[in-house]
Amino acid sequence: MSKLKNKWVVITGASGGIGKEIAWKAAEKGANVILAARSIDKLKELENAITSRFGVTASSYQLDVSDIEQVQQVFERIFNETNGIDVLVNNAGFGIFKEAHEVDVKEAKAMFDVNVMGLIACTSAVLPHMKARKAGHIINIASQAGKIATPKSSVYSATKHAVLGYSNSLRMECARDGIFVTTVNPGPIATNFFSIADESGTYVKNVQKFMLKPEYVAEKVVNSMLTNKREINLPRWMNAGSILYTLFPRTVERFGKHAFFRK
Ligand code: NJP
Repeated sequence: MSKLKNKWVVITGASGGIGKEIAWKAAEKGANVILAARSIDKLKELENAITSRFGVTASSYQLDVSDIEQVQQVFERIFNETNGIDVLVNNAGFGIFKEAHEVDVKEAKAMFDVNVMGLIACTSAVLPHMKARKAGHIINIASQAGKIATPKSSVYSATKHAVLGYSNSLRMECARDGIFVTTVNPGPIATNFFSIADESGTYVKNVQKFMLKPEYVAEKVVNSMLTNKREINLPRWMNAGSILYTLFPRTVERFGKHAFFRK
């Protein structure tokens, strides 16, 4: 029987992209899914499709994760609906690929508010309950950009470095209570992410052949649920690049210069 049968899985940013695929695949394995995002109509549509296809419970919550009070209220409602959250997938996020001097400080703050503070707020909402139950799994969608920072993504990279720093500490703290913390570091994935991140379309054109399918990333994430997986790094060759960067940063920056600027 699937580990996820009758478990409660909350996914932020479930209205599209990998969040939507994660919700679908978790429900396919028997999980009850709580869908959260700002676009309530898209969530309702997914909720209906999931309940009629898999017969599990699915619910939708309109949530802007950058609104910390709203996060607290919505998670209270989620706790009232469920008998405890088993898995939280902090997936909501966005990026704007611009050089540092082109980024408006308000855009930078918005990225931090969603990618970092939103993720921390959702995590803080579930932690006391998971600690009391001595069980649970927090999955944080970070990025290869959290491991290796490249031009035109200074702020986005900084947010994902922050996610990894937060998660690495959290993992050690949570281990005492039997709570798992997994970080997911994908390379480019074919989702709507790039309609905001890459308005010019140049980056998408350059990396088209390396793009991961959202279904593939979601499958890896769902397979890791309720297992003590530290990190998911995709694709492997890109992860090899970030390991090399950790070991030889100056050399990678020197030889990778032209490739990195092709964004
Ligand atoms: O992007 P997209 P992905 N509050 O745009 C939601 C990371 N990642 O699936 O609120 C709540 O299709 C938004 O919903 P809505 C990336 O950083 C991606 O690719 O209705 N939700 C939508 O459901 C992010 O953390 C790539 O507009 C908010 C979802 O987030 C995660 O993967 C590579 C929100 C975004 O769906 C999912 O991105 C990588 C808010 N304030 C990491 N703002 C990649 N695609 O290449 C947005 O390494 N959402």
